[in-house]
Amino acid sequence: MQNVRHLDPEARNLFLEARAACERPLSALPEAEQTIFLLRLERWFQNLVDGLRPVYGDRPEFGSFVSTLVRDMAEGFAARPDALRELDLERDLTPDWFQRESMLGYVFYVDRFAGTLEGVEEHLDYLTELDVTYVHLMSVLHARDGENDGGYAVQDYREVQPELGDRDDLQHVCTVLREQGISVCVDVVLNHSSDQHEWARRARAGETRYLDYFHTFEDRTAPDAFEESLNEVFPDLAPGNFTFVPDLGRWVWTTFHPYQWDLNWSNENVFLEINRIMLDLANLGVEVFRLDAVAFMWKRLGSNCQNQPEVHDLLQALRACSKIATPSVAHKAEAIVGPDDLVHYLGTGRRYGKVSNIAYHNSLMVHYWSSLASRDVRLMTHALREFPRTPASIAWATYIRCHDDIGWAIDDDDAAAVGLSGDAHRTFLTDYYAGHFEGSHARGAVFAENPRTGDRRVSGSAASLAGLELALEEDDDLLTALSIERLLLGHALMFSFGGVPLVYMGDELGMTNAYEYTRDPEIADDNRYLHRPRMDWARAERRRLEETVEGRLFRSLHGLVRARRRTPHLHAATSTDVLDSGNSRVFAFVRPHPLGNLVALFNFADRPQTLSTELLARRGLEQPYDQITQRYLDVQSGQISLSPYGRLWLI
Ligand code: OTU
Repeated sequence: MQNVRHLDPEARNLFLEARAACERPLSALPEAEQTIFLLRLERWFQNLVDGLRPVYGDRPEFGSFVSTLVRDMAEGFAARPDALRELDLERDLTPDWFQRESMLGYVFYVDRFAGTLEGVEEHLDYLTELDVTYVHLMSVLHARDGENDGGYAVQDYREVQPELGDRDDLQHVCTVLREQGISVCVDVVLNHSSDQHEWARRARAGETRYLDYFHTFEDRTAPDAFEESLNEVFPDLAPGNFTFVPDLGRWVWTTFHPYQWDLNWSNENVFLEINRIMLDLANLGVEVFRLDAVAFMWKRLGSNCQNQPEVHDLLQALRACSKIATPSVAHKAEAIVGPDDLVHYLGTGRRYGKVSNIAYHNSLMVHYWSSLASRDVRLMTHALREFPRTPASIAWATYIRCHDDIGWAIDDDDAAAVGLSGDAHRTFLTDYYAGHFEGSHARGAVFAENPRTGDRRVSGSAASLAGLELALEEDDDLLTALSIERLLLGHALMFSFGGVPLVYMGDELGMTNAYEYTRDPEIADDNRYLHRPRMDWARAERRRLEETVEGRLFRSLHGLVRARRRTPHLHAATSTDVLDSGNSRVFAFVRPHPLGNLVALFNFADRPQTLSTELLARRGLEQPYDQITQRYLDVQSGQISLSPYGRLWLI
């Protein structure tokens, strides 16, 4: 019945073996459902094997590992609720669902937004008011007690954080949101579990099976050798990459905090476990997995142990697993790395388009803040023009702020190409956003200062970094207006660049830094909590009042959402080609679409700017029409003008 001729000979044999292994789990299903599963298995099997083979292929038991994996998928598929199976079919038909111009993401900590999962349902009207189609619920899975890195130290991937509710609540919220056209995204932390996870406990109890789930060392020899080429993610909060665990009498690889134990992905049992966890979460109704800290998943002596090819193979294999068993699920890679490393997470070469569906566009975010500080877009233009091409089937996650700090991932060569020193510019950016630079309106804080490398990152809410905190404090109307425009500039940029725009909770209202975290000893030393506020619902109410900051931001932001929805050129499959606008303060790109070109312009200066209409005429825009304001531009004079921080989406 199945055409397996497109599989290579080894894959063909593995397929026949694996297919036999899923007979039993599938047997309870109607024949049509069995057929669907087997067709998907056949369709994605080569991708699966191509991902697994470079990592595990030389093991004698490789065949039985693949069969076990496929059997697990068949079991997951058999347990899948009908409504989700229907969604799977729908997305087989519309594989571009996450690329559409109607997509809008909203990102929040469940406790900080709504107290509990049930609370999220109570605030559903807020989400629908903004036309949100995707929510990233943070810190949902059961994290360790005490310090837990904001939930990124998971104790049990199958349980919900008790204060938020339970599995039924998660399933319920996923169902309710799905029925409103909102997809739920949840983190699956792939690089590490917490030291309180059952695997870590059993390792400490002496079970060698579980010791092998982690990277452990009897003495410092190997750790010292690795350290020579490793970086430190939290040089001040958690220096070094290894932690001595007395109960084990061994050193454990801990890239992040000492209580976050890196998983050993060279052990295929880790792969099997994570696949089962993903099946379980998908069957509760999670539609997008944010795969956390993926860059670090594979270790290689002599390297910085980031972005190793095995990571891309593993991600391709996990991606294939979802395509086979739970195909409505999309994978979003969280790799906060430079452009040349980043593109591999979307798939290059033999993995083209096969690794993840979505990846964070860290560079776009960094260059937005960089251009804003320097009022000069030349570096941004150069860097984003040089950006490697990406497959048409993927989407960027575009954002100006998230729950993490901002690391100045500015490439030295890019900086040099526009006459800047990378080091000097990064120093300037930290000083500027920490508010130490003469004339800066920003109110951020230095995060993760590394005296050894000189590296410094920045914390702070979008509003405070954009000057709004200072403006409100000084009751300065002009600065308030400019800060609002800066925030809208950023949102207009990320809403049009190509992908799923992610609005970070509070930014739609201009919520400024939350200083109260310093009173909680468990988090007081981590200033990322500056930009992890609690939702202020009284403040949110003020969005209904026209002249308030909240009203101005919320209304304009929603205007951008609607403009995006009526602009088919913004579908993520359409390429984004960065242009030299001829004005060093105006960032420009074109999105060539069968309906005609869309040219987007962004003024990064606090003064009006003009451009020649030539730029538009050359792209067929003789009578440019702005999709945001829904007006024709006046081009009589041969010039287009942009207001301070003005933005235009011209068709
Ligand atoms: C991610 O962060 C999370 O978003 C952080 O909140 C966690 O602390 C961390 O993983 C550990 O789970 O690993 O691949 O600038 O961007 O820590 C990138 C640093 C990560 C963060 C980095 C990031």
